[in-house]
Amino acid sequence: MKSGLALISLAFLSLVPSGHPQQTADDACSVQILVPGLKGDTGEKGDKGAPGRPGRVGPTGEKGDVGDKGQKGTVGRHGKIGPIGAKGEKGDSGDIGPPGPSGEPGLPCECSQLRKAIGEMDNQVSQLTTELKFIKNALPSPAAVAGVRETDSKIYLLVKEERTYVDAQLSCQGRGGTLAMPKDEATNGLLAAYLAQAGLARVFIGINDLDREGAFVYADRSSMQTFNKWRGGEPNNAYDEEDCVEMVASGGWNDVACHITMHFLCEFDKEHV
Ligand code: GN1
Ligand code: CA
Ligand code: CA
Repeated sequence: MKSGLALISLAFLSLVPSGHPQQTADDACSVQILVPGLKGDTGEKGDKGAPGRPGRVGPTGEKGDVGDKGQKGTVGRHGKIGPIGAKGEKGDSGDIGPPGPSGEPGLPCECSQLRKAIGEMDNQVSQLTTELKFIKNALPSPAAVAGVRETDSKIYLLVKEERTYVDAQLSCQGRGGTLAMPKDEATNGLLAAYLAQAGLARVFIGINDLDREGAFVYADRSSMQTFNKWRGGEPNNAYDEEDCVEMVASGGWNDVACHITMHFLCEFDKEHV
């Protein structure tokens, strides 16, 4: 530091302006020696320096002891809605509710006329009920029959199935009836028209002389009365084997062999269908 000061003094000398009169050529060659002054008084305490740089990271410390249990946290957020649960059991029935308000008053009516109409409808209902009951019991299938005919007390059914006399009778009995037993002209005419309408030439009816040759009886074993409809020359017991009876389309009767097969007419008592 001291040598630095000396150098500064030399430079200072060379720069002194030449206009000063007391300086001579000798002055230019003289060397002024500058010496340090006396140590000054202790200066005032400086300001606090800036914070130093952070030190190096120290080594990892030992694992500390387990701390005390923390305080209970606050209630968490609401969780997501869970899946739909299984259907519960049916609950008990509720109590019976109170009765409703009364309805509007009805219109005045002609009661006698209404009673009469109701009576007629009752009759029709019971008649239809009887017929329906019969149809349900008697008809095997709509294709097997050609409708029915009826009188006041009987229902007749033409069965379009080929059967021997005995099988035909069994079939009618299985339906709740018997082979048809025409016992008067009106009934015989009704059955003849039935056959003709169905386009049939002959059908078994419920008359036979199976028990005693020549003694014709109805299928229910009731005896023949005055009425009969034998064709001319019948019954002739042809070939000595004709013990059963057919009705032909004209309504006439003829005795035939019982083992041949043909369609047949059943009869049903309206009281028993
Ligand atoms: C028939 O066709 P024939 O003659 O063999 C009938 C008889 C009648 C007769 C009347 C099975 O006999 O019952 O009495 O015609 N036999 C059959 O002529 O129909
Ligand atoms: Ca006979
Ligand atoms: Ca005959």
